[in-house]
Amino acid sequence: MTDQHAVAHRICPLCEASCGLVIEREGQHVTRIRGDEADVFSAGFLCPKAVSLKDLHEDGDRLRTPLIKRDGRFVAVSWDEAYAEIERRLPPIIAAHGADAVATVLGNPVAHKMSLMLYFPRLARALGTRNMYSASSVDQVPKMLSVGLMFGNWMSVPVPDIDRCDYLLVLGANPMVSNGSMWTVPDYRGKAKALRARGGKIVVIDPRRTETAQAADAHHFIRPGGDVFLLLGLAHTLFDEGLVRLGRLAPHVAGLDALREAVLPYPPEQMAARCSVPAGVVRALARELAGAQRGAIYGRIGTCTQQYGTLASWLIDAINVLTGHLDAEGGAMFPKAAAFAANTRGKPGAGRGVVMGRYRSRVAGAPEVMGELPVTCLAEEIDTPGPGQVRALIAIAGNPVLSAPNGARLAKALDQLDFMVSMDIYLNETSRHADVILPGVSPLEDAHYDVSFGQLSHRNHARYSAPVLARADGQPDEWESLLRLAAIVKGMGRDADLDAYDTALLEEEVQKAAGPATPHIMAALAGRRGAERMLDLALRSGPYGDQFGARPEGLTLAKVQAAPSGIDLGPMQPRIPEVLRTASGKIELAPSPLLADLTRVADAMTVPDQVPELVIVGRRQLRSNNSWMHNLPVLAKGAFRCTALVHPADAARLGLVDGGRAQIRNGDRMVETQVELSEEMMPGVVSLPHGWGHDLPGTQLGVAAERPGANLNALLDEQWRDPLSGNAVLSGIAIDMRPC
Ligand SMILES: Nc1nc2c(c(=O)[nH]1)N[C@H]1C(S)=C(S)[C@@H](COP(=O)(O)OP(=O)(O)OC[C@H]3O[C@@H](n4cnc5c(=O)[nH]c(N)nc54)[C@H](O)[C@@H]3O)O[C@H]1N2
Ligand SMILES: Nc1nc2c(c(=O)[nH]1)N[C@H]1C(S)=C(S)[C@@H](COP(=O)(O)OP(=O)(O)OC[C@H]3O[C@@H](n4cnc5c(=O)[nH]c(N)nc54)[C@H](O)[C@@H]3O)O[C@H]1N2
Ligand code: SF4
Ligand SMILES: [Mo]
Repeated sequence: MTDQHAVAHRICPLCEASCGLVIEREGQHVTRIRGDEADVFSAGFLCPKAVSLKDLHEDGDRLRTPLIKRDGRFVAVSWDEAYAEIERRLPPIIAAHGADAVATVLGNPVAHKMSLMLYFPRLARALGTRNMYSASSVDQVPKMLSVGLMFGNWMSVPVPDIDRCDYLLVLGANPMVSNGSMWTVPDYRGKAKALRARGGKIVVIDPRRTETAQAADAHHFIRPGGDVFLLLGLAHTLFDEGLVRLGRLAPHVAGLDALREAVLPYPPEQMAARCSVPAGVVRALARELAGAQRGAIYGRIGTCTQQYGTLASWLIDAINVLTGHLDAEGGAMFPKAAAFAANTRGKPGAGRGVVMGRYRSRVAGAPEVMGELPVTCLAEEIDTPGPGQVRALIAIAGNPVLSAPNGARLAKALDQLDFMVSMDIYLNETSRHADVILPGVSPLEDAHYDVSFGQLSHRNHARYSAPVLARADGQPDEWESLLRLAAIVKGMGRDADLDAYDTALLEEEVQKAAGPATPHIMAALAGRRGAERMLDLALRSGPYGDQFGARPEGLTLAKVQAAPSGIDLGPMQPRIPEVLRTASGKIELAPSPLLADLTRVADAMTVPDQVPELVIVGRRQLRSNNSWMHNLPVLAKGAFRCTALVHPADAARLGLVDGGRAQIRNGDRMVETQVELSEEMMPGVVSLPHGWGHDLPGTQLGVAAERPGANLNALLDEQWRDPLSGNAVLSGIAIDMRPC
């Protein structure tokens, strides 16, 4: 790369909207970042976070060399020294204590990095441990489990077809700020505006009158954790008032009678008190949704991170089915990704479904889901002695000390480990506990393709980004680091021939999938290596692919590379029954684990309702991203944002004043925070953003430490989970608040 002015394209990795950006540079210096108006998917949209990619790249605190902790202090070392230390310390632990003695924990940015997404499974296979944890279990496991049970694949998540939708009911999501989640939808604001301009309607159910609610036609408060009661009332109404219309799905649905029976005991009139949504409103919502030509109901974080997260996630899609909106234009539809989607592989229309609970966590007995255990179990698996205890940890792009409940216990536990490796771009609240830190790659220095988000996109497309800037000398790509770790674990040593290992692993996979065609396919891929080779394979063998010559007009990586603003693959199309991978080949409307879980609701209905005086929920902010973007001055500037929003009536009762300090307590857990009075809040509910609390020692986050903020998760209990999915309960926790 020369010193000349150049223009590059990059998919933004900072949230699920995955906007296409144009990045201008002079030599290795980024001069400008703007939205790519020609992008076939995002059409020029971007948010204030996009420009921070430059600041992130240039951040002096961002790690650029490996670090080893010696006598309690980190020292910079070469890559070979770092790998040598891992080779010296990790394999003996496995040899002495077995595979399960090593745990892995992944964070959210893994989903935004092609290298990490595609090569972590290689490391996981080499390790063979059952102790796999990730941020999914403080996030979306309930949704993945419910769609897995209903449609047969964890990633078969229906997403609103917003461009053609006329009625959208949103629960527990704030896409105006989050820019969408489990729903890749750049420029939600513009699309919502267009929906309303064509006479459509948006209704939001949230304990805060959020930015999304303010841009909607109607908003209703809901008691945190109350969604299951509201949704049961809604489903009940559909049956009760004869509003069920399966339409063309009728022959593909199993369990309709079981669902009817299951929701029968829950008329909205009996549910209203439990969710604080009046029965009349619920009945009206049911009629509106059922009456909409093209409508959808969508729920996100607020509906997942609560004790009935899986039930709520299930009922949302069940209601889409009952109202005829699933898999219908303008409703909730299944994307068809160009690459990596399991629901485009194998025999269409049937499969083996999903299984869960094949094993359980050692201490709490939490069931495995998707091959993972709840991240809220990680601390106890480390600090509880006994056979099977976790003694080593590999943490990749995650910061669970801040992002998971009761990080204080986890922090202590991490210090008890025999060995810890972090792959991270910062020395932060979690990586400070590591013995070796391997720096991740700046997003401007690696190639990218959205492995996950193509499977969640409101419109089908294929887009690839080449590295914008050259990688620093000696810095491996993240897939190389992961494969190097796998080689070390496998006893091949840190000097193993990575390319040979990589090719052998790929060949084995191709052999399994394509049998006799293997040599032909491997030859066609020969010019590429690593993650890009896997991508070429996935595109070419995918639903739009060239099938290695059989469909010459089809996609290849070369074709996608030749279109820097992406290739549009059209709006979502109906995919039922082809998308289904359930054993029955049908949509399972009433999977038995969910019916069984409903007994918790039935039990709850038999005891008197206890409404805590004050509960706390989380909130996301435009200039922030979970815990790790508080070190960038361009985002951190301006008014302090880690404030507790309190309704004025609550504030008056509690003696709290706007701008004042308050203590928030949950039993003996306590944080101190700044108060902001807000009419947006439902009375009795306080909102505090998560990901703050940068006042822990031993980090290297100069800017973030100046205004550390309060850690919401320090108040939460790591044992509170949705028992079915193992997902953490982050919403609706009873608190006390008083001025300090
Ligand atoms: N109370 C409460 N808690 C929550 C939530 C909530 O709503 N309320 N939300 C939850 C949700 S949805 C999520 S997804 C989790 C997130 O949980 P985590 O993923 O654990 O937290 P992040 O803050 O996203 O941390 C990302 C880490 O990746 C590092 N990183 C960033 N980019 C790269 C890279 O390119 N390579 C490498 N190797 N490392 C990188 C960062 O430095 C940081 O350490 O938090 C959850 N926690
Ligand atoms: N700017 C920015 N964007 C982000 C992130 C970020 O940190 N900052 N994080 C990214 C990540 S990792 C994710 S997973 C997505 C999440 O994307 P969203 O789910 O859209 O994000 P939130 O803003 O957390 O929205 C959750 C909403 O649920 C409400 N809520 C809380 N409890 C309940 C409840 O019991 N019932 C109902 N109905 N509502 C409830 C909250 O008030 C909040 O408005 O955002 C992503 N995008
Ligand atoms: S909305 Fe998300 S993907 Fe788009 S520019 Fe902002 S952070 Fe990046
Ligand atoms: Mo998330």
